[in-house]
This record gives sequence, structure tokens and C-alpha cells, in this order.
Amino acid sequence: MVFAFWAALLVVGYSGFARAGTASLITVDNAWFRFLLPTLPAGGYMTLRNPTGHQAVLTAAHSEACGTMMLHKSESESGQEKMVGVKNIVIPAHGSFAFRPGAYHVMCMQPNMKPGQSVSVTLEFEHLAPVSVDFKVYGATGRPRSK
Ligand SMILES: [Cu+2]
Repeated sequence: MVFAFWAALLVVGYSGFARAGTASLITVDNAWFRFLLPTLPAGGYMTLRNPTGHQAVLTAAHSEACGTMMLHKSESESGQEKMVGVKNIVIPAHGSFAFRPGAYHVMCMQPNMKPGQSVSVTLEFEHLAPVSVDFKVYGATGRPRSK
């Protein structure tokens, strides 16, 4: 009786692991948008973690709440802030990659969202299954610095 219970647990645990194996192993923390106005693009930020032994390459992001979505990098050139398009982003093996204000971000070109909402974004990778992430929407002041 007791043995059967543990055997059942093992099977459940194993099938859960197998599913995780076929999905992407990339995880995402602290995903959020800075939303200003529906007529202005909204910057999206997050930290990607790659626990695998191979580099992961993020190639695109899309969301039904964004219309067009792009990978961008902010650069300052002689005091002028400008954004450039980025083809892809490499997350090193056993490493992480942070998107943050003033640096790399996903650009939501036609934001259809409101502060307080969560918006689903799908991240596409080379050789890995796509990952869907809920981005929390904040206003102009951005994400509170709690951690
Ligand atoms: Cu941008």
C-alpha cells in the first residue's frame, strides 16, 4: 500500500520532468513593461536564465497586446539617447541576460495594455521551444525597486 503510493508519486514526478525537457529550459524573471501612452512604444524588461550547457539565442518576441514587437538596445551617443534594432540576443551557457531601462529591451510598438494588467509575451529561440511569459504592466515610474 505504502509502496504503491510512492511508486505513483515517482511516475508523476518523472512525467513532469519529461515535459519540462521537451519545453524550453530557459526561465524568465521580473518581466515588466513601462507603459506611458497607447500612442508611444512601451519598453519591456526581464531577466533570462539559461541553466543549460549550451548558449541560447533569443531571436524574436511577440505579443497580441503589442502589434509589432522588436528587440532593441538603447545607446547614448554624445548625450543623445537612441535605440538600435538587435537581431538576436545570446544567453551564455549557465548564464543570464538582463534587459533593463537604458539598455536592452523588447519594444512593444502598439501597446494595448493598462498599468496593473499582465500581458503575455512569447519569446522565440533558436533550437528551443518558445517560452510564454507574463509581463506585469507598470506606468511611467516603472517597476518598484523592491529587490
Ligand atoms: Cu526601443
